[in-house]
Formats: sequence, structure tokens, C-alpha cells
Amino acid sequence: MKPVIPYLAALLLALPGVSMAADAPTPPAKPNLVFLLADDLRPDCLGMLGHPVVKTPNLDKLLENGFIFRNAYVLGSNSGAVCTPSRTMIQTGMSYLRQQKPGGFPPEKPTLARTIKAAGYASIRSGKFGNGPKRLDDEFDRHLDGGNATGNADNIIGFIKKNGGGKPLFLYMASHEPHDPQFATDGFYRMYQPGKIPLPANFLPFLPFNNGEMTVRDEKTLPWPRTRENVTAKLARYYASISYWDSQVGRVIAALKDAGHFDNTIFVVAGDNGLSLGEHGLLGKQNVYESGGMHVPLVFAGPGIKKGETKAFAYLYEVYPTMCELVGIPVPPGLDARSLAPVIQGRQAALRESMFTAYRNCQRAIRDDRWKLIRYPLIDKTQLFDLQTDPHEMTDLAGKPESTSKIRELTALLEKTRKEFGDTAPLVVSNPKPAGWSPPNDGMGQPKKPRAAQRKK
Ligand SMILES: [Ca+2]
Repeated sequence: MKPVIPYLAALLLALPGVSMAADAPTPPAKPNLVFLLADDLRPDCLGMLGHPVVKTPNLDKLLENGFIFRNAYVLGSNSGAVCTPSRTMIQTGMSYLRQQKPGGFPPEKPTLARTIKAAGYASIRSGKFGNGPKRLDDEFDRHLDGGNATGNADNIIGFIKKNGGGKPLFLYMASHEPHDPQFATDGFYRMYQPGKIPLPANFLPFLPFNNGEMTVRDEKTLPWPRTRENVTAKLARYYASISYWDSQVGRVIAALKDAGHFDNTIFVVAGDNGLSLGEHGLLGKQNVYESGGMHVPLVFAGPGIKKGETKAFAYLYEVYPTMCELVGIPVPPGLDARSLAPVIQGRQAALRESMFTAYRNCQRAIRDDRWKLIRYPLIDKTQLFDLQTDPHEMTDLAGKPESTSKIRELTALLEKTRKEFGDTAPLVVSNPKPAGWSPPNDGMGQPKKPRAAQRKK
């Protein structure tokens, strides 16, 4: 919906002899915007999303009447640090595949922080530094790093208290959690016993082929082969960190209620990228499996948003135009990202019929509501999965003769779709490497001694 009333009022005031009567109704204040972005949060890791283990009572309550995107994804990454292109895309609404020129993002292009500030908002971003271009973060009125969820909540709460009236608020809490080395206070670590945590259905000791990124930093946070003991211990710390983050989100919610802002606030909750934790033998965000780095949680809640959920495909960076449209700010022209508001508001079932994701020059994927094709150009390997019968991508159908036409169809769709996002990396290379992979036995692949998780009373 476009904000017609303010424009009409301005038009009337511009006419000679017309003035606003003193008792004329003032246009309703724009809703506040609260964007809660976790670091490496998997797509199902909130209680309200149906996760069987992790406890997130504050977010569950906050989002109980929210609208869930079950198929939200990061477009891709040109780096092992998937966070960086993901967060840059959120702030620019542009495909990372078009942002690789020297000099980075052009300063004249619109950005999330500037667009929302220009609409009259007071804004703060509190969260991890160095996870995206500093210039974009500095465009907020305040840009701070609280060090952990407690510090970031303190910063946000302080900002709420100082900005009690007048401008609507844009609060971007970019928490460090649950990224490793996980931080939580002791009580949260005690909530999760590794022995009671199930392994993923598609757990493997290691991935038996070279996906192009087998020994990146995240993969070396545990030794190979992965074991039940070390994967469930990692999951326990991960869940503890999510519950700790949730507790601090609860403090922010309470502060919004105390200040009288809560009822007029739109909340967006998401993760900057997904994360494998034992699925397929992988541990990082450097893969394009459904349990990998690109699949993320995305939930909207607040005034005008009805309870519901969709399997419509969404890109995470579409939060930028979506937030604009939900509060009546015109979406800047020229963005790659499209507003999800028509889906949230039930005016449109979906924005697209397929989802393209990418990782560096070594992995490309395309999926629709049933089929998924993954292409590994550097080892000349293609995988095909039937997600309806095989949601965990355990049975690769690519070698079957009856798969030939589906592979051809999806490969053509992949070629067409990726060009729309500026992707030019080849799907076929001239000297592919051998596909097989087994864990390093020379110690080179063994992890450094993990840093002890920081603890705080
Ligand atoms: Ca991240």
C-alpha cells in the first residue's frame, strides 16, 4: 500500500488559501522496524519453526502470529565468509555477483540504511563489525558493536530510551550468535546435553567427493571422520548460544513494550546464512545443500501481517524492499531484490518458480518445488535430488538413465537463471579435478585446538 494520505495533505497545503485546521487528524506514525539478524542461524532453529530441541521462548512468543518463509535463501557467496556478501546484499538489495568490481559498491546507489533514514527514521545497527562494508554500516545514525547479544541488546535498549518520541525507529540487531566459538552464559550450556541430541538424518563421517571447499576454516572446527560425540557436542553449544541470544532479544522486546512502541513495530527475524552441522559430513556454510550455507530462516511479524507460512522462494536480501513496502516507503528503483510484501499480504502466491544459489566458482544449484540440481564444475559432477521424497538429499539420481531429461531441463534453467543475477563462472571447465575425496591423514586437515568458549556469569 502506498502512503497516500501524507501526499494528499502536502498537495492541499501547496494550494493557495488552503491550510490544515488545527484539529485535522495527523497521519498515523510509520511502524518501527526491528531487524533481528542472527549469525549462522539454521533455517529451522527456532521453537516456533518446529525445531524439536532448541528453546527460544521469547522469539516464539514474538513471532507466534508471524508469517514464515520456509524457502528463504542467500543468493550465494564469493568467499568462505558467506556472511559478508550476504550482509552486503541485505544492505544494498543487489546481487553480489554484480558487486565484484574494484572499488566495491557504488556510493550513489541506494542502501537500506539511507533509504529508511530518508523516510524519517532514527536508526541504529548494533552487531559484529567487519561482516560487510563498514561504509554501509556507518550510514546508520548509530553503529556499535556490543561484543555479544547482551552488549548488543544494551546498545539497542539505550537507543530506544533516548529516542522516545518523534521519529519512528529502525533497530538492526546483528547478533554474533550462534556463530562459533559459541558464546552463552552457563545456564544456557546446561540446557542441552549432547547425549540427548539426535544426529542429523543425513549425517556422514565425511563427504566422499571434493565439493571445492573441503578444508576451509569451518570444516576444520572438528576432525575427520566426524563422530556422533563431537557433532552432538557442537550442536549442544550451538543450541545454547541460540537460547542465550533469544534471552537478550527478550530484553529488547520488553524495552519496546516499556516505551510504548511494541504494538506499532514490524519485526523481521532471520539468519545471515545457514550452516551444516554434520549433514553430509560437512560443518560449514560453504555448500549449497538444503542443510548448507544458503538456506536461512525468515519470519515477519507485526501490524498488518497475518499469521501464516509459505514455501514460496525468497531471497534473504529481499528484506530491504520488503521492509520498505511494509511501512509505506517507496522501494528505490533498480534493485535486484524484489519486495516479498505481495506474498506476505496474500496478494500473490510466489515471486518465482525456482531458486538459484551459488558458492564461489565451485558450486551452483537450482531447485523448484520438487527437483534440485547441484553442479560442481571443478570436478565435472552433477547431482539430482527429488526433494519431495528425499528432502535430506541422500539419494543422488544423476546416474540413472531416466534422469537424463530432467538434468537437461534443470541445467538449461540454471544457465538462464544465473545470468539474470550476473553469474558468469563456467559450469564446465577444461581440466576438471578428480572427484573423489577422503580425509587428510597427514595432520594438515586436523583442526587447531578449538578456542575455549567464552563464558560469562
Ligand atoms: Ca554468518
